Amino acid sequence: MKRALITGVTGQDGSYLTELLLEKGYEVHGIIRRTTSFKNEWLDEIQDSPRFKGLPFFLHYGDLTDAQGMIHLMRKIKPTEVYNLAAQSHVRMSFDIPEYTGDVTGLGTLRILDAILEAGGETRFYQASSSEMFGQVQEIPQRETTPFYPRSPYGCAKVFAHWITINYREAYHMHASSGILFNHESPRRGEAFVTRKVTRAIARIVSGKQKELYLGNLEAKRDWGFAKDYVEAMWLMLQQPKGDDYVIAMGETHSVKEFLDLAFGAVGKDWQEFVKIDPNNFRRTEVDILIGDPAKAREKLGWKPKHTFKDLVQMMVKEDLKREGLLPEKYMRSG
Ligand code: NAP
Ligand code: F7E
Repeated sequence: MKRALITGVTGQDGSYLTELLLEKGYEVHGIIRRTTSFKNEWLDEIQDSPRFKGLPFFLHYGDLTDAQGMIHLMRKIKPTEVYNLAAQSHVRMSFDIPEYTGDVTGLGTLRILDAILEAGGETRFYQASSSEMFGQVQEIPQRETTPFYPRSPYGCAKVFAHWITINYREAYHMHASSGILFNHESPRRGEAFVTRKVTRAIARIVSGKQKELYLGNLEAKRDWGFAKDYVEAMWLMLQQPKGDDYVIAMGETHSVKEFLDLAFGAVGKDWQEFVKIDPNNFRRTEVDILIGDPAKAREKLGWKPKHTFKDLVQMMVKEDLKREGLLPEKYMRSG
């Protein structure tokens, strides 16, 4: 039986990846922090679901800042595959806590790689690299060969993690891969990211609990896809004969304004009546536009997304209405 260890198991991607690997017959181990909220909505959903009842899913305490702890876990679990999804992943916050972001998001990756080596080095490794590494883009669209120009402490930390993964692949012949994933969202997206902030606010506006929504730069453009489609690509990378790097993206870009149009439009509302601008939501240095070219992943992994951008927006609005106790069919326009 294949045994996977997932760091960041409580996050958006960790939850979908756990489901995918359990469905594929893996024994799944996840690392949670001492400070992780005891009740995690997604993990509870997985553990309570009849689909996953009785399947081998285990949680262990650990932290990416604790090298000895990582070595101990690697020796104890002996995973066949490690998916390193843990990170301080909020770009704007990384300007407030740059050193911490560098420690967890950057050095944390090195600690996991070293722990794998300490435990024998046979484990396959996935690194959650990010389109934020392209930052001030040097080429449109961005591909695996596009030079990096990160624009935040988060982006810089991810560049370190990306290159140390490549270095360990070359220096120690590890089966190590990086997925350069562009923005991917879902109803499980953290509430501080713009898409979920918007869809959650819409549900609260519809239910009468909220009147205004404060945002930042509405001109920024992102290549947004659905997280469940993207975790499939992570797994595919570790099934290849050798480690490599792959861009995972939809290949289209949309502004925050376009997201607002579609999301508010889904409940027949005009976002301009609700959205206000708060300068605190701007970044010191912004990433203006991201658009990825997933050709390599399509050709080598056979990966392609199953959901469109429009599907994603509809799904997020619908789920947030349900969480607010509202009937989507009563409030959502069809199409
Ligand atoms: P997320 O929802 O923010 O989840 C981050 C996870 O990391 C959480 O489980 C969190 O645990 C854990 N974590 C944070 N600090 C940790 C530490 N010191 N030690 C151990 N665990 C720690 O992130 P996501 O959206 O699922 O993204 C997954 C990964 O992909 C991240 O590395 C992110 O940077 C990267 N990425 C994301 C996107 C995207 O669009 N979503 C795109 C490219 C790359 P707690 O629950 O305890 O906080
Ligand atoms: O911002 C603008 C903001 O925070 C998207 C992380 O998963 O994807 C994510 O990083 C855009 C930016 O995501 C608000 O300025 C406007 O231009 O949702 P976000 P992100 O920064 O792209 C990458 C690929 C990752 O790797 C990261 O881990 O939206 N924006 N107004 C706003 N953003 C936020 N958060 N809040 C606002 O009020």
